[in-house]
Amino acid sequence: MNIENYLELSKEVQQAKRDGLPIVALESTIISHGMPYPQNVKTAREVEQIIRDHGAVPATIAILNGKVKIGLSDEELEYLGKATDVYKASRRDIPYLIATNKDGATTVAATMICAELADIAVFVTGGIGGVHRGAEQSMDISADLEELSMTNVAVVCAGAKSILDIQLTMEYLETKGVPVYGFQTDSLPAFYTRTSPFSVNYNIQSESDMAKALKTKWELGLNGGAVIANPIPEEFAMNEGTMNDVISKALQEAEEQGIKGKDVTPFLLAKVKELTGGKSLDANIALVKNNAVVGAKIAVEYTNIK
Ligand code: PSU
Ligand code: MN
Repeated sequence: MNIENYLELSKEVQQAKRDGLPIVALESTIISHGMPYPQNVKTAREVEQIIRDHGAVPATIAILNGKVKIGLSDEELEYLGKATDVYKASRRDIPYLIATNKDGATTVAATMICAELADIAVFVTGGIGGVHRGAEQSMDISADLEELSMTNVAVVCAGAKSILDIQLTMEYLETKGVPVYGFQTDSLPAFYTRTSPFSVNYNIQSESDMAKALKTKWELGLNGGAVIANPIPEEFAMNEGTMNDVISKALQEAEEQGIKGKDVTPFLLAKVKELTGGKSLDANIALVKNNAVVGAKIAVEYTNIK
């Protein structure tokens, strides 16, 4: 069977492909497991519009009705935002879900795989998975990191969340040869905050230089993705001390309740939201939108040199 038989592109994405327009991939776990309804669906739609407003075409990705969907309708976004039985789909889950006609919302890892299948080079999200705190015991390391080491898609995000062990996440990425580019920053952003105690590998000042770095990597046959770390806008950034306290509490509750495996990240995100009285959700929404602006511009520049 031809790989194309597994893919279903939306009309908008098909047209973009015919016209050679820049396309930006978007994940769907952030909709189904990362944010509550209805903010999740509203944000997903707004993010898509921001990408259009900056000259690119959005392609939100999910596994639906036995297909890899590249570009979702409004109804499909609404469904993913509301449904409570949609699987969180990472690399390991894709074949089973397709083969059994079950619906899955794609994580960063799975979205990268699907984007590459559809020949989309730039992907915008909020935060990537990483090495969890205590991973030396739990071995909880997100499949997102392995995917970044082998799949040729650049991921625009707001850095690594401090629910993770940021230092170990950076070490892992270094071992796997994944470049971490800061967009106009020397410090690795930590999702809710603009800075962290860690440095990015390189501070890249413009979208066109970012596009050139990506192009060069792949033309040299250096397979794998890149992390493009874009700090949260100043006005939405949260206090580092407060966030550290909140995250410690959330981690402690996860431990007490025995949360394991794929449930860890969604549990922590929901807990952090609860403990910040919803402020972390506002920050999350703002940073994804900000990433959409930068990602669309990088996709435009990338297409220009293609
Ligand atoms: N970080 C967020 N929001 C999210 C996720 C991460 O701020 O929604 C999701 C992404 O889909 C990411 C996944 O790929 O969680 C990582 O899950 P895990 O740690 O189980 O690999
Ligand atoms: Mn995990």
